[in-house]
Amino acid sequence: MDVLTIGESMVVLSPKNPGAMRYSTDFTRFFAGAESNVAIALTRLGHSVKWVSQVGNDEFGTALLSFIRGEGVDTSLVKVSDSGPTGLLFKEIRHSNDIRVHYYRDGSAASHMQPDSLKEDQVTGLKVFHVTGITPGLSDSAYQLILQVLEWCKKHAVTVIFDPNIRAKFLKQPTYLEKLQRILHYTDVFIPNTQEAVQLLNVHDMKEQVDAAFSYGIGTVIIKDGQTGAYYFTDAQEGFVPHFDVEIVDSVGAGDAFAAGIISGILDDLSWDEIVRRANALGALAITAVGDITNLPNRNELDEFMKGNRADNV
Ligand code: KDG
Repeated sequence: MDVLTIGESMVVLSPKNPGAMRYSTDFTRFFAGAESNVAIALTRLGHSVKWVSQVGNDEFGTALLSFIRGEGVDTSLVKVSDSGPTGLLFKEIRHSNDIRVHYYRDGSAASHMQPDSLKEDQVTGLKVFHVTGITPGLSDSAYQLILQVLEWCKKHAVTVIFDPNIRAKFLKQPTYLEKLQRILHYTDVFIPNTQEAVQLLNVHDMKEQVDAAFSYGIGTVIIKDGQTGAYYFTDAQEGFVPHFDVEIVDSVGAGDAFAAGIISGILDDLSWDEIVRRANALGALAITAVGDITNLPNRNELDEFMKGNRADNV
């Protein structure tokens, strides 16, 4: 197995027509979840990925699990649990620049994940552990599970990629940012956006942010600026890779696609410039359709897009 990721996935209901959702009577169903989005993106590119989670013992849980399994992700450790329902979110698209997400996930099955949801031997032999700031926000037990896995990753030299994915709702928890800062101690590759870099590193200047990140022992910092591209920094090199210009249909999911590009590039042993370029390409493709994973490419589609050819002409 190349990659492990742990997180909650949810059923998404999105009104068929844009505008205030109070008037919506017709919805389309999608599935979402930052970590399963990354898993699906990587699977489409031919990598092997295990997604660990809990879904409710309900119709939505059954649908979600068969969907993610159908995408080729290893779901063998996902538990169907009576501890709570499958999480739900509504994606209200007022217009393409005003997308509002409404969560119904408190007490969900995934929030009841426990530190013993995984065993140490399920981490040995992995190449990458992808962690977001969402799972630690679900509950204390989910956070303890993440800390346990991070300890095992350190012990077994598994590369840890940390995408903070900060959700405004979790910032209401008084110790939320401290929890994420603790994860920085275990991180090899840190991929915040510009705002998250400030929130977690407490300085505004990018060079100071990079120094602060290095002082946690982080090897590579990649800072996403959705408007322009992404900056990368290691102790030996740094650079900027401009974004791909596409028409934005639904920007949700761009960060997950970007994370998948970083992981895929690392697994393929590319240079940092090529890794970030792949990540930018995946992020761009993700926002060209409604739904987090709808337009994620396979290898051929990705290559053609990066060469400047339209994916639908491949
Ligand atoms: O990153 C896209 C996610 O926002 C979406 O899929 C839902 O995981 C999700 C979350 O917690 O917001």
